[in-house]
Amino acid sequence: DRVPVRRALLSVFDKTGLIDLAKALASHGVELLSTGGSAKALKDAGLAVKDVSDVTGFPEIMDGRVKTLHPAVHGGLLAIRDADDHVASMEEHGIGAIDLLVVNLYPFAEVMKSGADAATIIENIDIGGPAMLRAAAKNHAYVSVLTSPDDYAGFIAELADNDGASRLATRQKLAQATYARTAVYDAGISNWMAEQFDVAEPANRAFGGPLLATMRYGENPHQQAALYGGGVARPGVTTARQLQGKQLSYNNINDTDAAFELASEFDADQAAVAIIKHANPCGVATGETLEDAYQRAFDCDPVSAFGGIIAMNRPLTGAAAEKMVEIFTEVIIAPDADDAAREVLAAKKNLRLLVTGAMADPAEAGLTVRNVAGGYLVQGRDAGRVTADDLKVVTKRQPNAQEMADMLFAFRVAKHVKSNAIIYAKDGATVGIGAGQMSRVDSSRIAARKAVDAAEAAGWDGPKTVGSVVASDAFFPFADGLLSAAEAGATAVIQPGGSMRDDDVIAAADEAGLAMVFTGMRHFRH
Ligand code: 93A
Repeated sequence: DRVPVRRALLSVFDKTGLIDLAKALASHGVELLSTGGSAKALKDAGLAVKDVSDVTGFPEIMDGRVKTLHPAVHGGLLAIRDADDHVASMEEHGIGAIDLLVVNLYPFAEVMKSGADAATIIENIDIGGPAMLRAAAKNHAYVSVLTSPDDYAGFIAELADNDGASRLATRQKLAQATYARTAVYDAGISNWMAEQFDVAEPANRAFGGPLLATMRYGENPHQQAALYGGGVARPGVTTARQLQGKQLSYNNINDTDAAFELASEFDADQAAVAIIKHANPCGVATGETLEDAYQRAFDCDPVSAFGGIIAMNRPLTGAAAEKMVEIFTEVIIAPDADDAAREVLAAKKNLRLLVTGAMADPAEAGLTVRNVAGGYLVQGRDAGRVTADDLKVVTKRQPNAQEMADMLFAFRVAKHVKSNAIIYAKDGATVGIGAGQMSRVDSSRIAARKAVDAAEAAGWDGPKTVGSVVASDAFFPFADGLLSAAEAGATAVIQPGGSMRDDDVIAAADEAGLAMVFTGMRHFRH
């Protein structure tokens, strides 16, 4: 399974490590072929190199758009070395075998993210590179292929250990990694074009992005895990800068994402804080200041907030940080953190602090992907946002202005709570959240119960559900869920409507003296 490496083609955009690799190859007597810029770098280092244009007998044309796309290159990469007809073709056309391909591609993704104009981005779509990579990887029975400077040292060691030959197992691994790279590269181009040309449909979209990190384990210690980029940049956990604390775990990343997406729902004219546990909020609040919003978010469910993840929609201040460090928190994510906040948090070595530079746009189109056995389920991100204009009052009683504001707040939170979601809110803060129950009445009861617990813990006169509003992510199928909300003291209800029994539910609301609005939009989150 060993194949001696006699002839190598080097064509790299990123010249890191190129000279050392070429010197090592030369020391094993490998003949070096190379393209324009790479050849120049090698010659400047005093290495003997043959220009690909001398191999093809054809100059690089069209500003380099066509330089390696030639049978002398692709025949050399693809020929089956022990097939008589392939060997005959090589002889007939003067094609020499290429045993090693070293290519890294035009940096499409980096140029795209740098905000370059479309023409520049398009010019950075590498055509010849992926063509050669795919050819070499297909023919891994004979050819080795290196796609990144990270691969060089291992390959040099391989040659040293095997008298200048490569092993099949190594070539197989390199081939597999190569197709991962070309797939991610093309997915990046397709996703950029989808954004550029306003393609919103999940059909014809490509998935896969660069590997960003590997975690020590997954959801549980016996599971392996890694984090991949999704091609398009969205402020959040994948793009954030971590200022302190150990590496984020799989669960941290999942929860931090949920927290930041929720905090991003709220405009910066008011401070907003979300505390997340197991991807569900245990408290969300708006306020004049971050410390006020945090305190009220915390008060919703102080027991669950322990070990949670905190996200906010404004740069973290020292005063808010002081409050947050009073209990153990896993992660804080914010658009930024001022010097005072950084100093306060620095004392908490285990706390991870992430800054994103910006909030995510809740209305931005995008895709969500989840896996099912044997495949993926893909849909547009839930970018739906109900505003006051969308609401239809269906009860005799009209909601007052405070109820209206709280209902919109609660419904915005409901979008980020696992179904069945029931959210009680008062004065811009959640006061009871019921998540993830199979029955809506159970979620309703749990949310009310949480408010009673919180009141007991804080020594309040009674639960804050009294005089609150209640939001439901989907319609109340029966009046029972609604009546349990009325029992808890809610005075107004926001829900999508659309049940067969809406009339019964409306009648029950009227009977209980509730105000109720229909949104016409639901926010399932399963
Ligand atoms: O413009 S291309 O798509 N056309 C080609 O024929 C071609 N061959 C290699 N780009 C092509 N390449 C790429 O050029 C390689 O993938 C590599 O990124 C780069 C190396 O060019 P140079 O050696 O001139 O710096």
